[in-house]
Amino acid sequence: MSKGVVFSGVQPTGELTIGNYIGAIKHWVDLQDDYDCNFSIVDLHAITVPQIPANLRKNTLEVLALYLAAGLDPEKSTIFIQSHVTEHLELSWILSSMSYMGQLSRMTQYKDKASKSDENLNAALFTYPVLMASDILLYGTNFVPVGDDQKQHLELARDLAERFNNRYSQTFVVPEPLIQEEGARIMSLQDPTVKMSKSDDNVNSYILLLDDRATIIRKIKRAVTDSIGVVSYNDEQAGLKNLINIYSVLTNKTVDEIVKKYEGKGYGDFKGDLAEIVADSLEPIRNKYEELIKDKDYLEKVYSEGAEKAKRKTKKMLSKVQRKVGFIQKKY
Ligand code: ATP
Ligand code: LTN
Repeated sequence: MSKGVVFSGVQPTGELTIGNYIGAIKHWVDLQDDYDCNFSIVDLHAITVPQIPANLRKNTLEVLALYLAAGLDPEKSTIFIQSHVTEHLELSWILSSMSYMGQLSRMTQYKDKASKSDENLNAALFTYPVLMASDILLYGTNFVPVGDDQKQHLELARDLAERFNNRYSQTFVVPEPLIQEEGARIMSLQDPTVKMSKSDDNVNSYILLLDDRATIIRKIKRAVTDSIGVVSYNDEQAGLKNLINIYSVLTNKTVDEIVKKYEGKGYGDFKGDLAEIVADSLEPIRNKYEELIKDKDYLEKVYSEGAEKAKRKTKKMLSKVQRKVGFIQKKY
């Protein structure tokens, strides 16, 4: 029996946070043995908001090194830079001809980013979910491991797959999201009503995978909690709830075990332990990263071989789609 296909990606828009790690990458590492996995650094998506070219280049290599440092293995998975596999764009054009403006204008990520920007909006920010659908559908993907915020985009990918299959004939696999219950949505340390995001202006709102121990301790100490003073898990204590979730995912302890452990203790003890746990979990990743980021030859080898593999995988699907919509097949 052939293995199920997995696809996911992260935008190289900044340094990765523990939200990206817990919500996505940590999960990907566990899927590698059981699925045919494809993990991309989605630079085409990143330019839907303005980027400084030198930073984009730097961030792209950093995300690649972090993928590898976190445990993604190029022998097991196809790891590549999205702009190197132009087939994604070719499919995206075709799918955009079948996407409805109404549905795209209801995407919450679009609405969020559009409302934050005072500049003229670019068209790619609007069509972004169509490119994401192309990423996924091109590989015959069964499962897409992402954080909770991507659910709506995935729904669009499913709609487009079904629409294409109905209009022409069975072509695309209808993909399913793989969203973990805990850790699917790590919240900002400064405002537990919004998700932790690498593009937040407040550096105290997130922990980066590459933050050093002292920074991690400082940020967790400053994390917003409440004046109740009892370690318990509920929506009224949203800041604490978020910290307990992080604790739970990184230690594999249940929420009940954690709450029990801190019975009769204050937030100081809890936060002190959590800071050590986060720092200990990230330390091996940071050490490995420091080694990898210096080895530009190795990184180049990984992304070049990854792109070749990805291109090979997408060829058949793209020409099938082109044939079905009525394009004349290339003879060269
Ligand atoms: P940006 O702030 O630039 O929009 P981001 O930090 O939200 O970026 P993405 O590149 O959009 O990160 O997301 C990469 C992956 O990480 C996605 O699967 C996304 O669902 C997941 N993810 C991002 N932030 C969180 C979070 N706070 N909690 C859980 N998962 C997250
Ligand atoms: N939109 C996603 C990144 C992304 C992605 C994908 C995730 C682009 N293409 C395909 C899963 C599958 C984001 O902003 N996190």
